[in-house]
Amino acid sequence: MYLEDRTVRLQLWDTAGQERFRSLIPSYIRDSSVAVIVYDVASRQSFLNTSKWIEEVRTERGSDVIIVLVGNKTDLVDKRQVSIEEGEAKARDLNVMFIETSAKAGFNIKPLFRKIAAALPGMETLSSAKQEDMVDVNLKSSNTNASQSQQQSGGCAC
Ligand SMILES: Nc1nc2c(ncn2[C@@H]2O[C@H](COP(=O)(O)OP(=O)(O)OP(=O)(O)O)[C@@H](O)[C@H]2O)c(=O)[nH]1
Ligand SMILES: [Mg+2]
Repeated sequence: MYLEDRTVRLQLWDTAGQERFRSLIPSYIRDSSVAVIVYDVASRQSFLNTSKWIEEVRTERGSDVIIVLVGNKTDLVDKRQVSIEEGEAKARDLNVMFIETSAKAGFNIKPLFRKIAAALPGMETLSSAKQEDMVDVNLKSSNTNASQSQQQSGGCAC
């Protein structure tokens, strides 16, 4: 994917959630820089289960990992059991990132991956404010009086 002026290549590993594959998951976690933990906003149980998965990732990787909690299926408006506020609060408490998505409706999928890419080590120079929107203001002045008189006369103190 392209992120501002950079190309970021993400390698995605999709683990299976069923219990019989559970023993394979720690090895996926160990080799990953990011863990995306998805629950169904229409299933409170799936939301509760995310605590255990976040814990498992922390056990394997400590703080050396980016964790994103994702509330999926926002298209199921009438069946929603978990509010966005609850999702955000849990993410804040557990110090992980958060986003709601709908894979079905294609809502917030790109932003999810952009969020992940921007959080990767080495992407620190990217910021929400784009470089071209920033103005470099240099207020350095060795002579205060001179700069004041220049300002009063409309001159430049640079
Ligand atoms: N309404 C709705 N259904 C979805 C959405 N995303 C996935 N589903 C459905 O939810 C069910 C489970 O989706 P999966 O992608 O198999 O979920 P999973 O977590 O990968 O499941 P495992 O691979 O078995 O761990 C499927 O029937 C999907 O079609 C969504 O955003 N909205
Ligand atoms: Mg799956």
